[in-house]
Amino acid sequence: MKFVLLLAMLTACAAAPQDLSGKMFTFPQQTATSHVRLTASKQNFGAATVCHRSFTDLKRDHALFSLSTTSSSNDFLIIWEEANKEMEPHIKNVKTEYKGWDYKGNMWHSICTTWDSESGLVQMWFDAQPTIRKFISAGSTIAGSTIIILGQEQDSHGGGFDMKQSFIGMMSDVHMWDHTLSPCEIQKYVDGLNFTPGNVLNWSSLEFQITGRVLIEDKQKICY
Ligand SMILES: [Ca+2]
Repeated sequence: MKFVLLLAMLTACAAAPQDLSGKMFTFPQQTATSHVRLTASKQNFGAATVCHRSFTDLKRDHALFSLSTTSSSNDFLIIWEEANKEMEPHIKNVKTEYKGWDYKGNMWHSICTTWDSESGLVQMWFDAQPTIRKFISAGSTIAGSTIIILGQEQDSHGGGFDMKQSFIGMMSDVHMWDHTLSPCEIQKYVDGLNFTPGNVLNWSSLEFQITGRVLIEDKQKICY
């Protein structure tokens, strides 16, 4: 009962931005419904960087960040594909693959993805290590009404969830910028140092709405 009340309260206090510094979202069970919808402060992107930290023990596909527009459900999607052991960025509905990741379970991983529409190049940074820069999609921006979702993967604008692609675990420090970050800025993000927070999504001033069983908890520190 207490828990239901807490969920109701969390769902209710959606609109005002919250400072989630030191906090994390906990996704404690597999569902096709539970998720967090984030409100972006901008809608049109000629370039983007998305950074987040996640902690899971999943041994199947799972989405880490799902941004859809009315024209495409995979306008900026980061998803782990278990069969081929690869991290896949999808941008403007085009995907590419990064293999060879030491994507260990039960520990925090910092993942940043940069893309710009001029060169069309995407690059990922996994625990501060860069991947190669690959061509993915050039010439057109991410435009129109965006829906950004954590915990589920959108097959349609704001829906089409599949529990076999849902995220179980913890997620924190989600930021999005409307430009590509330099390697030094990404390093500062990874180290938790003083970096310029996202101007599209800012974890320390985040507007979001929780649906279902997702909790806001203090980020646990390992005690030595
Ligand atoms: Ca899907």
